[in-house]
Amino acid sequence: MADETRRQRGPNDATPADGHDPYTDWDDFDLPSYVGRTSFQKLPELTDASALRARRPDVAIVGAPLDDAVSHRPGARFGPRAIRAATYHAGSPNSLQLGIEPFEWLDVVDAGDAPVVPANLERGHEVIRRKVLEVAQAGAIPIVLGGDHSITFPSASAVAEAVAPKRLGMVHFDAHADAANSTWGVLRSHGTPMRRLIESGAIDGRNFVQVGLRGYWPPPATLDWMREHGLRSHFMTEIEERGAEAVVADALAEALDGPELIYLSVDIDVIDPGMAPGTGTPEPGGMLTRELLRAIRQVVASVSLAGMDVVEVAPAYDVSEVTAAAAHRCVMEAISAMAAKRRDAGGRPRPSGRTRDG
Ligand SMILES: [Mn+2]
Repeated sequence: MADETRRQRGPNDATPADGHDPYTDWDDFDLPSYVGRTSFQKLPELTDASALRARRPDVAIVGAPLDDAVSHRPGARFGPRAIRAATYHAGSPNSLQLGIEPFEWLDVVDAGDAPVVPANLERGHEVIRRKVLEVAQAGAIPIVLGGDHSITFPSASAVAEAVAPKRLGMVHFDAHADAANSTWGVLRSHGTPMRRLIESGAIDGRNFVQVGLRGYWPPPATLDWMREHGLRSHFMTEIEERGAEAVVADALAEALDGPELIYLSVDIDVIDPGMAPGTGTPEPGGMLTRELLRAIRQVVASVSLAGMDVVEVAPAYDVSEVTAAAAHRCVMEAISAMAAKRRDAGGRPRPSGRTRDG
């Protein structure tokens, strides 16, 4: 079929000699990233729970555009759109890091945004919880785009509920521990999601591993609470002394000490603000972008990932979209590492060969 041939042709392999028609070739997926729909990598949009259950994709992107829980600079509500837009790749991209075209191996869709409204934090968390639960119960691994870090409380709670009775552990990259009891008396804050997850019983404290902590927060009493509850925390000073790869290897051994499944939470402020300035609470002295991307590949290759989020991208403070691009690549590295695992375990590429609407 001529149509079929046309649909298989990507942006880099068409010539006039092979019957290429420059006016009708390329569907939306293969047209430039700035043309057409605005879903993540222009993947199919499946916003409806029944459509998700019918398709059962491997991975579903979820937007959580909520920033009513920030303690300092607001703006992360605009993160999901900025992350989705932070790509210049059309069609099926090829990971040079892992030697794989991830969408040829995994069915990835964009499940759209949780239907939040402003200034209603409890409702916002509840619609995020419901949206992530819909995705996880449809058999897809949710990758949630924040939003401020408070969204990890409803998101990881939903994943824990969906995977029970299997146990969920947390690998958490962040400049901040986010395990305070409250910020100015507010329990649902972006400084508290990890404590809420532990107190609610969604994730056991000893199954929490944190990487990249630095700066001047939290106070000693919070660090004492973390130690009492068994959290394993790797400070930035340890990365400076031992290197990121060795620290992440230790973190992985700790994360896998008990739980079968891992939720990966990436606060973009774990990266040095010189490389990721577009965030609400920038803390100097952080990881390099390349160290974080490598760490994400290392984590996803080693654990069974049940869910992930990338949070705290606040585009208004960004420069040349560098922070949004880093967050976009955090997602792509995780998807690519999952695809490489499927291949290396003897899996097969997807029968359709492409990630499209069909
Ligand atoms: Mn955080």
